Amino acid sequence: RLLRIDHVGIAVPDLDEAIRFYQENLGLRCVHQETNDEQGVREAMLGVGDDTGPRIQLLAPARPDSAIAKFLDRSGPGLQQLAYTVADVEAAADALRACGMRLLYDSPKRGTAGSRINFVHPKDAGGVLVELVEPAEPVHRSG
Ligand code: V0V
Repeated sequence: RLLRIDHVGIAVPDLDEAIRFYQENLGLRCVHQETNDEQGVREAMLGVGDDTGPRIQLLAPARPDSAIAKFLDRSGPGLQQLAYTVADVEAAADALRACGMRLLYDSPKRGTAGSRINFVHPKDAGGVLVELVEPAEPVHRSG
């Protein structure tokens, strides 16, 4: 039910500065940027190489009471989440609930580029905040 790694999310204090760092020093390319008010983040998606594989998502706080602001306060900048692509976020969430994991939302929320997302609590996944992403475009299972 987890099809591939969708992206790895990194908390950063300043989005523009981080994009510059990744572009100039690591040669990644910014392929998408948006503000998600519900999540309280400004985010950028960066493609690696030919951009056919998993992306890097830079996450900066849009509000002081947001999840990313809290993460930066507690842990500082760094890896915040690991996101998997799924074909059906509700089915994937149900399957993980059936294994005893706590999902953060009863029903999916809106994620980047019109995707539908949910999260497993990091305490139920070995200390990793696991995100499930159902992209807006239907997923090709073999691709
Ligand atoms: C907290 N903890 C983490 C963690 N955040 N562990 C690993 N990775 C993280 N990112 C640990 C923390 O050190 C504490 O451990 C414990 O969890 C605290 O749990 P809590 O009190 O229940 O929760 P909070 O208030 O620390 O919040 C953590 C959660 C929160 C995961 C519940 O960050 C959240 O709701 N995240 C989901 C939404 C989100 O992350 N949005 C931003 C990305 P000790 O000290 O007790 O051992 S938005 C996004 O990804 C989008 C739009 C997209 O991909 O499209």
